Amino acid sequence: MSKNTPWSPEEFEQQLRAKEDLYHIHHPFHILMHSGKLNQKQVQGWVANRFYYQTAIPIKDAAIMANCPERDVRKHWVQRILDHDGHEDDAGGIEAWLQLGEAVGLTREELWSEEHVLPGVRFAIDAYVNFARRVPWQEAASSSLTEMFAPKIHQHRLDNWPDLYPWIEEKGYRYFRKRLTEARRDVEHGLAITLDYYKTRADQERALDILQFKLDILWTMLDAMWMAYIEGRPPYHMDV
Ligand code: AHQ
Repeated sequence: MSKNTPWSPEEFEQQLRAKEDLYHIHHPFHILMHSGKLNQKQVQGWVANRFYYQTAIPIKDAAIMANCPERDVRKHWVQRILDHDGHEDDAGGIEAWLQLGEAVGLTREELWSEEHVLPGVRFAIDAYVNFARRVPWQEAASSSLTEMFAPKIHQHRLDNWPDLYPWIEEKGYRYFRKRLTEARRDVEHGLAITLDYYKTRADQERALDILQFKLDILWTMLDAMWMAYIEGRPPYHMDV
């Protein structure tokens, strides 16, 4: 096969999934977290910073929908917004994350205030939203495929945290349980769009670059948290 021959859908998916080695589950911050080595302040810092990510997701998904002329795609993609913002009897993922905040000893007001959000975390997340606003909707859809690797990280938390962090209230786990099924459903849709959209080998390589960009966003968020909460070196103007 020459370097210009497009990959088959199976090979293309394999190339995408091969980036799992670069997923933020392997970041030193998550390794400390999954081995029970974080104290309450460090867990709180992660929850408060990740809340900014959670509130950005529906805005990112609305940007994708605003750029997407295809009704059949929008009628599925809209579910992602409902899953986070809530609808009918589902209070939504943002509410579940607020309960995670309370479960680790933060207040809802603290989370909404964004007072704990580190500049590096904000910049990485804002880069994700702005990327989704300006690129073709199919490329923005592809960037969500880091969630191919997310069920494992949610399961890790559900399996390990109750023993590692017995001080976290049970209600804090609702979010991770919720995402186990939602992430798998979202990946199925995002992968179908991706495997269909990128036709030439160069296009497919671009899809890998887009996935790498999103992996970099997730990694960079944790780099900022490492400096602030593990090294104890928050940005000069912030107390943590
Ligand atoms: O809770 C997460 C979530 O709702 C989403 C949406 C998706 C996207 O559209 O980019 N990505 C994502 C992720 C969530 N949780 C992260 C985690 O580590 O808990 C993983 C993250 C992702 O893999 O992109």
